Amino acid sequence: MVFNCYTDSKRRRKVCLCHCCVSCWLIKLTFTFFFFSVRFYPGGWTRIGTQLYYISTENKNWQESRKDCKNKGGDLIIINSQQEQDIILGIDAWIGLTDIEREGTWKWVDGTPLTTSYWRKGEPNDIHDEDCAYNVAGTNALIGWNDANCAGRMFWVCEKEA
Ligand SMILES: [Ca+2]
Ligand SMILES: [Ca+2]
Ligand SMILES: [Ca+2]
Repeated sequence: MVFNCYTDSKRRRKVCLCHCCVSCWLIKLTFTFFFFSVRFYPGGWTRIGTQLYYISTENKNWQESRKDCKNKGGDLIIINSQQEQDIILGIDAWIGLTDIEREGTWKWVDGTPLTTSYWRKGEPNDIHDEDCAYNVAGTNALIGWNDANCAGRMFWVCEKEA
């Protein structure tokens, strides 16, 4: 940092301004990236915090989507926080949530039961034998999910540990 000082004649006091040099900006930039912890990885993965996320560029059914995630070393996304729900806010995409084992009992792909949920109003309704959950693109992260028939094709989001 470089300090440029001059005397303010009106206020009769010394004023110092800090000018950021190149190394200073690099420190700022590194800090910003570290603070938000967003980094891009090969294979289309993006790191946010401790996790890596992959958003597909094609459509598949739920099982095929899950298979793709597993082939990539992860699984369909498990929403553990609103921050993770915010990641998928704007996309229609399968998530790792299903009630295929027992109707009405929703479980994440790692076997954990659903505790905090972001269902849309009136969902899950199982209206067309719907056992797989997907996020509906929207602007409110708190009302995002719908249950749909697992054979439907749409984008998906994978997650794995960084
Ligand atoms: Ca997660
Ligand atoms: Ca169901
Ligand atoms: Ca539904």
